[in-house]
Amino acid sequence: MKTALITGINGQDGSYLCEHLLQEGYKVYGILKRNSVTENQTFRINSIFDEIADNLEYADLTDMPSLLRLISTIKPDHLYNLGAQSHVQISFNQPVYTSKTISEGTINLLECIKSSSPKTKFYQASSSEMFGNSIEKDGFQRESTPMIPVSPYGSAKLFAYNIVRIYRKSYKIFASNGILFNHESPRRGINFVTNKIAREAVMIKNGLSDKLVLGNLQAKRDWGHAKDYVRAMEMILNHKEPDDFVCATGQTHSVQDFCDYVFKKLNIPMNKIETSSKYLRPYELEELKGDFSKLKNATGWKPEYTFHEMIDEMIEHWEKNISK
Ligand code: NAP
Ligand code: G4F
Repeated sequence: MKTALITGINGQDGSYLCEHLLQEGYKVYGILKRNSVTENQTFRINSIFDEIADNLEYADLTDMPSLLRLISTIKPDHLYNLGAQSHVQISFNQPVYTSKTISEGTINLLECIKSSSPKTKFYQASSSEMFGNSIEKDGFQRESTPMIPVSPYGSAKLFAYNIVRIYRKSYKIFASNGILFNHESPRRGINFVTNKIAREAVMIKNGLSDKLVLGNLQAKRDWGHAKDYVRAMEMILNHKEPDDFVCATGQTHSVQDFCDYVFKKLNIPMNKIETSSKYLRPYELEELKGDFSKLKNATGWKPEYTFHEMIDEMIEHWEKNISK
């Protein structure tokens, strides 16, 4: 039985990846960061909790001894590094902590692999935020596009991306970067724009809220479904060579487009949307559209969910939960 260790197992992606790997026959271990409200911490992994309860361990990406203890004992076949302070706007408020979890955290894991489990294959959750406002002439970002980040989060992810490449070349560690564009689901944190829009719209429809307050409506993102993207993560580690791959849908939509679809579907007037400078970033990434042809050619991966199917699932989730 192959073993996998996931940092960030209770996050959006960690929870879907865990379900996917269990279905594929892996024994899955997970790292939990200590939280005072223990009972809330595992809600995304409740449906599989019994299968993995014995394999969950407290550790922290910034706490090297905690990582070394686990990696040297488990010696996992695959290590997926999904843990991070993953909110771009919050990274402007907490730049040091963001950098520590992402940059220092990634070095810590690679050092553990180097010293105590050199056969472990390593997946790094790299991000389209690393590109900043670089766009190729054809409107896409791809692996060769210059990476000039515009946020502390993007900058920390770029450091981690480079350190992965450096450890791969220097120490022959099987370490790959998945450069993932935005991916969403009903499990997305509600302070990310997609789930904020879906949830607030259902609240307005049910008379529980008056308005939706957003920041920049013109920003464009390449939004896919998290379930599709965790399949890509496993394919990247099972590819014959370690490498760096863009994972995206190849389509882009604005925040306004997202709102238009949700509000039209729920028959809510658009004047319920307001804007506030509170949600504007000091430095904004304007537009993302990823070319995933390298990943498709190497592994056969392509997205299964459409943009609208993904939004429909998010709306249905809130309709069920808010009516409860
Ligand atoms: P998420 O829902 O915010 O999950 C992040 C996970 O990291 C949570 O389990 C969190 O635990 C854990 N974590 C935070 N700080 C930690 C620390 N110091 N030590 C150990 N664990 C820590 O993020 P996601 O959307 O699943 O994304 C997964 C990864 O992919 C992240 O690295 C993110 O930056 C990257 N990424 C995401 C996207 C996207 O669109 N979703 C795109 C590209 C890259 P708690 O919940 O207990 O705090
Ligand atoms: O949903 P967002 O906060 O996601 P963002 O900043 O693109 O970051 C996500 O995707 C990255 C991949 O490119 C990941 F690496 C990262 O971990 C995270 O998962 O914001 C999307 C867009 C931004 O342009 C933002 O300015 O929506 C705009 N926006 C407008 N109003 C808002 C709001 N964003 C948030 N969070 N809240 C608003 O009220």
